[in-house]
Amino acid sequence: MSALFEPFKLKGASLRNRIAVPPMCQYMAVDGMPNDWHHAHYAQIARGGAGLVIVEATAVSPEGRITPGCTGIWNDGQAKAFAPTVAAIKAAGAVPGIQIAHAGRKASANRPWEGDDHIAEGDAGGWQTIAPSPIEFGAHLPKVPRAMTLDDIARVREDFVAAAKRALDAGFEWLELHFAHGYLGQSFFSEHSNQRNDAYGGSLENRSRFLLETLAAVRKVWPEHLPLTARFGVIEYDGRDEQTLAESIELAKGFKREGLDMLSVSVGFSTPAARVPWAPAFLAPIAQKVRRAAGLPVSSAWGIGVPELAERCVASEQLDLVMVGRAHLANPHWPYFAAQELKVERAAWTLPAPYAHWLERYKVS
Ligand code: FNR
Ligand code: 536
Repeated sequence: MSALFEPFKLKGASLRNRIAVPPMCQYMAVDGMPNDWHHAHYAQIARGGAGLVIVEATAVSPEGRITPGCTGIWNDGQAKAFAPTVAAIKAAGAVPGIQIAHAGRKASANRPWEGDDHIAEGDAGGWQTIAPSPIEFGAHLPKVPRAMTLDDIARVREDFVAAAKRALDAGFEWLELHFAHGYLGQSFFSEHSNQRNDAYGGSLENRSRFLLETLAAVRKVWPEHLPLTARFGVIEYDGRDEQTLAESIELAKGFKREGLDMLSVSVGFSTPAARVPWAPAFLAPIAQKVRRAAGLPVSSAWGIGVPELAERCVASEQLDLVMVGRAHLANPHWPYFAAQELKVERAAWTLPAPYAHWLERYKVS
């Protein structure tokens, strides 16, 4: 039997297997509006057989977008435009999720294939970035952000709450808070970006405050029976990993107390000086540490695109869910081919009948 193809239940969400498509920005929106590209992309990927499809980092406010091409959910028109995509994901048998996000000091950037750097000062397409402290990320992202006032902090927290309500209205059944990758949430936690000397900076408790308050506020409006998860970088690979990981585990325990259902374990990406030890599934043992220490179900990504490896991550109880990102871009039917490779009986069951019937009968491979 395959562990990867065991169903998974979290609160009221029932996943047909342990494969999740992680959020992946498409940079194809205009004014935050999802369009035909997003619809076709998510419908196709959901038909591939994953249990969960999480829609890309979607900004809670215009200034929270990474690039001008990022999707947003700061108005009702955007929420409405997501509804058919949500329905298509469900019709394909996957649980529809969305990641809501604020890019903080990494906002106002060009699309990856148009430079990946900050939009030049004075260019009308760019905007003022905000962050806990006026400290730039550096390297390709040199803009110095404006330090957030307490009013800014309260406003962004409420932007997350409003976004969560709209995500629910659009029909999403799984909500992820983007607190990773050096964006706003992560930047409150990391001393690389947070040098505040008020209640939101300094001690571990203070650096955790924005994340925990935002989670608590969102939990109040996101139904108890639907999963609420967060993506967070538990490690920076900046030479202080033991301390960062210990602090991250404390944060994860706090997340659990505030009602988080699962943690998506990732890398902090808070400094360009990081030396990430890229290797297949390199983060899975770290995710397992967090899973055991915090008592939270975990998912993780990064280089788990080989079926045998994905199977091992679940079978060895490192991960509850395996996120398969780029491999899904290369092959939207990745779960079907993974099932074949793992010799899962009736592999075609991972596909909806109009595909499964024919593939099963003629055994294409
Ligand atoms: C990403 N990633 C990402 N992560 C996230 O939390 N929110 C996002 O919107 C995005 N956007 C995004 C776009 C693209 C094009 C890529 C390739 C990646 C990271 C992604 O979710 C995943 O963690 C990585 O791709 C690593 O997993 P794989 O690709 O090795 O399976
Ligand atoms: C992965 N990415 C994450 C994104 C957008 C693009 C790339 C996100 O979380 N919205 C990544 C982040 C940092 C460094 C390398 C790769």
